[in-house]
Amino acid sequence: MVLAPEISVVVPVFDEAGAAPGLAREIATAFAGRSFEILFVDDASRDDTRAALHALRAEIPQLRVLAHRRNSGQSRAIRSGILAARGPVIVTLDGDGQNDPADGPALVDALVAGGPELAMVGGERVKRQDSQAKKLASRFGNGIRRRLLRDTARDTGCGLKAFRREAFLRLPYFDHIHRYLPALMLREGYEVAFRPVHHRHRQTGQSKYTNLGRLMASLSDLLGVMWLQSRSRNPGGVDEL
Ligand SMILES: Nc1nc2c(ncn2[C@@H]2O[C@H](COP(=O)(O)OP(=O)(O)O)[C@@H](O)[C@H]2O)c(=O)[nH]1
Ligand SMILES: [Mg+2]
Repeated sequence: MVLAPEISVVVPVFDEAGAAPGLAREIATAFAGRSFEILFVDDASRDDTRAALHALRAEIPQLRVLAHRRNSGQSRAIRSGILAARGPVIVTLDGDGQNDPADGPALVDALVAGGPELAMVGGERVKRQDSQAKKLASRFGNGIRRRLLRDTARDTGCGLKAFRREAFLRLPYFDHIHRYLPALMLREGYEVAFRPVHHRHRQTGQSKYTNLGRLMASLSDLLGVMWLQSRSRNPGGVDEL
């Protein structure tokens, strides 16, 4: 019988053939000595991402590769990975190599040390390696979101996060939910925490998001999450007598 791993590292990829294999190796190195699996979720890439990852399975036994039949976006890819994951602790990171896998184990350790009330430890990118325009848009978006949702998060766009699978599965799903995990975890009555993480330049491939596209999606998402918050009631715990 194969024991379930303690940690499932979930990586969404779309047209990341240049970055994905190296990233998979870095993840395996970062988590060596721990009980882990790696799930890459290929979102119907048009390049060789899928074949490159499949070929790596001979080298990295912990690697699993899932494939969407149709492109469905980053959030759906993360969700597919989490549904298939066997570990109780999930680590997500971007598939383009901008997050440093070496930061992952510290997030997991902080999550476990926080006890069952702590559902998530999110990374916050220090010295972000992106264009000035993207950094400005991100600062603006994060500021508005934090004020409206009171989710205490300075950088929800950081793809590197550690959280409890069970807590994630309680959340409603919608496209782009990956930016609202702190707000939705708090809504469920959990605690969330954050830790600084490294950020790197994108070395290959192209960004999949534009500032305008992100802004348009954020408007309806913000309203939607505010509605969810306004319709939530919390009993403060449930006692069995
Ligand atoms: N599965 C999936 N992943 C995506 C999609 N768009 C972006 N990603 C992944 O999400 C992560 C962040 O996207 P990226 O384009 O680097 O955004 P940026 O860093 O904000 O410019 C990367 O791992 C991408 O591969 C998508 O449509 N599907
Ligand atoms: Mg990126």
